[in-house]
Amino acid sequence: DIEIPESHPRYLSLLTRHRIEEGVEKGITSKQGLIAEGRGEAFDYLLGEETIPSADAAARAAAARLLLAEHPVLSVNGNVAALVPGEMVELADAVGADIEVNLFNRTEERLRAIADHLRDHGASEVKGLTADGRIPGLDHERAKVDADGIGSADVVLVPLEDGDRAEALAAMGKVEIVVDLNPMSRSAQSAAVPIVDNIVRAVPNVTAHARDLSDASREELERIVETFDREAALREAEAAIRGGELA
Ligand code: PTJ
Repeated sequence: DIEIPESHPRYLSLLTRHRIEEGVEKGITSKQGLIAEGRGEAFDYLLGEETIPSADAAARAAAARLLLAEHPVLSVNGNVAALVPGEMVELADAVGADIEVNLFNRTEERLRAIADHLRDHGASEVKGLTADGRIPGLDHERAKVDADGIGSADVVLVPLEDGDRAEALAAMGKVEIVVDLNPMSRSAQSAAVPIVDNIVRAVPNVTAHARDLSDASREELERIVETFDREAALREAEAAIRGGELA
């Protein structure tokens, strides 16, 4: 194990890298996950490695959507499991959501390893292993979901999702909350609520908003959902990354 001094200027980035590396060693994260992490880091560097105001507004809208949902589901892949396993369990508890493992490169082995890892971090039930439901319009392996999980969810949180699946889920009429550091990715573009932030900051932030809103009325939650402007959030994130002035 490595020791990273908290005073190091790139502490969070080094810690995140280390967790992804460990994820690959444990059979949780795919090798492609390393590439995805590198891409994410580059965007995060340009964002100033902080939660920008529009991402915080998106996190609050996400919390409101999850609290209003009949059947919210949080999707977990190999990168999410390595980076924020306990934080995903906390969010699921805070909003009453199911957790489902859903993989881009699906193998039974990795599904099991991730489900075990989430249970080690306090999850009581982990979906995704039954795979008796399908997302229309995707090839066989990538279409697999649990019928009583993502299959019947009305609101899904899909962090670091690939574009095809994000679009197919949106086409099914599901309200999609995406966490992706790239505001130009098809996932962010197809989401009802795109959170352009690092998953390590975004998930605890959504949980904090959900706790803050736990006593809010339906009307108040609906007002938060309605006033959130996804186009503006995407525009602001892209402007922050480009370092230019807002048009
Ligand atoms: O475990 P699996 O098989 O489901 O595979 C997961 C990955 C992430 C490897 C797979 O979905 C994939 O290849 O994704 P992409 O197409 O590389 O997209 C990942 C997106 O997430 C990119 O837009 C990255 O910028 C972004 N990203 C990477 N790391 C983070 C991130 N966004 C938020 N927080 C991060 N830490």
